[in-house]
Amino acid sequence: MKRTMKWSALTCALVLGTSAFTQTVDGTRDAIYGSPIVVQDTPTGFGDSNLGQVGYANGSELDAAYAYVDMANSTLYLFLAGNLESNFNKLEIFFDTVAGGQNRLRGDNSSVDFGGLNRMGDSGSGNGLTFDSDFAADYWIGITGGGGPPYALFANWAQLLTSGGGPGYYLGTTGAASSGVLTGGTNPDNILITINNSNTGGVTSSTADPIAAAAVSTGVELAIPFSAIGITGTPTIKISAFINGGGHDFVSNQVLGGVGGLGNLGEPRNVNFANINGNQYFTVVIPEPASMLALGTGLAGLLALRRRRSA
Ligand SMILES: [Ca+2]
Ligand SMILES: [Ca+2]
Ligand SMILES: [Ca+2]
Repeated sequence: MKRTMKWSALTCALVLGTSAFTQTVDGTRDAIYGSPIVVQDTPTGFGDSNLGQVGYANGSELDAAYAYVDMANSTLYLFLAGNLESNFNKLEIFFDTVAGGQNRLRGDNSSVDFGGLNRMGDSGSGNGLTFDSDFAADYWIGITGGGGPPYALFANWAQLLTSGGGPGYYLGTTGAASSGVLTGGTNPDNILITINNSNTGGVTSSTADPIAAAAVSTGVELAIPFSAIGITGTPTIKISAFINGGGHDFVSNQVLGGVGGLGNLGEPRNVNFANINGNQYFTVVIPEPASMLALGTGLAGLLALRRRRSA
């Protein structure tokens, strides 16, 4: 009996300690994300949404990027504050997580998303979207939404091998401000994705106030198990994210890192981030591991309980 009570206290302390530091995938930024990794520096050339709805938005912007690495659960949580217009504009997210990959997008990657990934790649003439020189993409997640009502989000995934021909999947669909569970597709690693499109602040069509951009608390939220993006051991994770046209065919000026006030970039195959000042990617810093913070809280709670029990 006494042993049972002891274990109950232990379990309780650990659960309390963990829950205080666990975010909820719902499209709203959680405190655990902390400060933004990068903040938008460019007014949006893709419309400034003023609808204020969790699903539908009439503009696209990427205000800031946040991430948190849960080493204990081998999961990358990524939060991109802003809006994705519900006209099936695309949010393209490229991950550089392992050696090799594609600095310039090839044209023979997976035909996933109706050929949308390859629409950005080499058409055969040696073009293809090119990243900064120290970024070679290994994985891609593409997100889009609209239709209905109700609004629906759709997501795709692909692996970009150095020599092309990697796998790709339609991950599935979900609603706005959902738990991120995707249905109807192939999602072996159980990536979670959802959106809350209600932001009406952040950058505008003519201004990019960093304080306003960093204040945006809604957007696209993902929970990505390490296995889905090739991470083993202690990861170094670089991410390039940008808004693209509905056919993956017209790159906006909403890129993270920002493009320094440029207009929309246009034809993806001619985009070369190496020719744009600064990094058009951001690096996820492994923080004080949140799991250690949670463990610390759990242990503190346990010690408090022990003190109370021995008092
Ligand atoms: Ca959240
Ligand atoms: Ca790589
Ligand atoms: Ca650059």
